[in-house]
This record gives sequence, C-alpha cells and structure tokens, in this order.
Amino acid sequence: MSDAAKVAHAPGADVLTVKDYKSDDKPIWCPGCGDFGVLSATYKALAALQLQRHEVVVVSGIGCSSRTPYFMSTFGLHGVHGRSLPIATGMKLANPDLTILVMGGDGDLMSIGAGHFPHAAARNVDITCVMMDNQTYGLTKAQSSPTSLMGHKSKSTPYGVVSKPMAPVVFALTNGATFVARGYSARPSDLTDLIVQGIQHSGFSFIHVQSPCAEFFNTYDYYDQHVVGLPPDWDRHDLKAAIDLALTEEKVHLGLFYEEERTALSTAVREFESEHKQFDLATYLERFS
Ligand SMILES: Cc1ncc(C[n+]2csc(CCOP(=O)(O)OP(=O)(O)O)c2C)c(N)n1
Ligand code: SF4
Repeated sequence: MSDAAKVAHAPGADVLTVKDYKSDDKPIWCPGCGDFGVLSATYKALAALQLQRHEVVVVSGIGCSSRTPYFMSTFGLHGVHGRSLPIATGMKLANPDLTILVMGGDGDLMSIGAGHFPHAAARNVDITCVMMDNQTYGLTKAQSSPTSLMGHKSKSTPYGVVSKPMAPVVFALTNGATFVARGYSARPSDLTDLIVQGIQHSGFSFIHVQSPCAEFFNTYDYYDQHVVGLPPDWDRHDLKAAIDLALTEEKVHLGLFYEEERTALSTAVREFESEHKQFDLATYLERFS
C-alpha cells in the first residue's frame, strides 16, 4: 500500500478494519467475477481513510456491479438503472459532508446513464465514481455493452458489434472530470490506492476499472498481458497528454491519468447561498412594479 493509502486515525478513536465495512450479506457474484477485487479494494480504501460508516453512502443503479451497496455496512442506495449520478449529485448538495461513492457497470454508466455522466463531470460534483467495466451486460446475461469491442458477438449482436467502443477515460477527460484514473480488478492493491486518492480529491473523481465477467466474457488473460503502468515521469496535470494517451493506447494503461483543482459544485453552491442571504427580494421586485 502506498503512502496515500496510509492515513492515521484520530488518537483514542476505535480503529475501523476492513471487516467493519462488510455487511452481513455475502456477495452473490459468480466465482472469479472481477467485482470481488473492486469490492475488496473499496473496503481497504475506506479502512485506510478511517471513514465513519454513517458518513459514507454507496449509490448504484442496476447490474451485477450495482449490487455493491448490499455488501457494505455504510449507507447505500440501490436505485434505478442509469440514475446513480443524479441521485448522488442531489445527496452531495443536500449534505456536502458525506463521502459518496457511485459504483456501477459500463452498461449502467455508459449506456442508459451516459447522458448524466458529462454533466456530473462538468459540474465537478464531489463524488467518486468507480465504474466496473466488463464490456458486457452481466446481470441480463451477456448482451453487448457500449464498451464491447467491434466484432464482439453476443446475444444482442449475433453478427458482431458494428459500433466503435466508447472510451470511458477519454469521455471523462473531455467532459471536465477533475480526477481520472484506471485500475484493474486483479490488481486490488493499486486499485485501493486509486480509490483512496479519488476520495481524497475534491471534485468529480472517475476510476475506470477493467473488471472481467468470469461467466460471460472472461478477459483475464487479455488484461494480464496488456496492462502497463503510465509512462515514467507522467505529468498528471497535462490534460492534452492524458487525452492523447487514452486515445492512442495499444496497451491498457493503469494509474492516475489526470488531476486538476477546480471548485466543486457543492462548494460553489454554498457560496451562492451566502450571497443569497443578503439578497433583498422586495427591493429587487420593485424593479418590475
Ligand atoms: C430501465 C431499465 N432498462 C433495462 C434494464 C435491464 N438491465 C438490467 S441491468 C442491465 C445492464 C447491466 O450492465 P452493467 O451496468 O454493465 O452491469 P453488469 O451486470 O455487467 O455488472 C440492463 C440492461 C433495467 N433493469 N431497467
Ligand atoms: S454474470 Fe459476470 S458480472 Fe455478473 S456476477 Fe457473474 S461474473 Fe460477475
């Protein structure tokens, strides 16, 4: 675990361990599902940060990956398909002190929920979005997804996918996300570090996780052979370099592509509110009388 993941707890406070973040519901995912690695990394990240369970909410949509809130002892909301980002945005505005994780699949976030994604990124909503990308719809038994590769044959595309796959890292970078990273479920320690950093980042953090579906689209061999770290001396503040790399990668790069400081939505809104308190509505309305 890196230094980023080693966070001291308050003296005298009970130390929370990974076990404390587990719920009594055991994951019902298929053996070998990549989502186990993501869940394990999430428990470890919360323990590293010593976040109190009542201060954390895990929000999801629908899908195998979206079952995650059941397996955590934090607050959680298993909502409707594709709507985790607007739900999380409302939660964060209502209570900016919450740590909010949005967790779901490539179908949930890049297909039915894709319309919400650019706006959450552009508004810089201070949440951490962890997308478990298995390039298929696991829950509904193996239809193609927006990240399925061209030619991929599935029940919904028996002759092969004809559209170009979406590139989630490029999508996040080009829409204003202020923290963009990629992990691999079979590298849970590195993924833990990324989730810790994503939570610590103030603003919209997107972590794209390659998380194979062991049952319907087993890509472990492919990713084991293709994942590499970011180039040495990578400048995580260079947006153009991050986009160029994400557009042209032949290997699948893991790590923090990009980070930027920008005022988060909940902070900006609180500033409006303090101005609004001095606002004299009666005087303003006189202009129209
Ligand atoms: C409005 C609506 N449309 C379609 C569905 C059917 N459905 C449930 S999960 C899902 C896709 C899940 O894919 P993904 O988000 O990638 O999750 P995975 O199961 O692969 O983890 C679909 C299409 C639904 N539940 N609700
Ligand atoms: S169907 Fe695929 S994504 Fe769903 S639990 Fe099984 S291995 Fe995981």
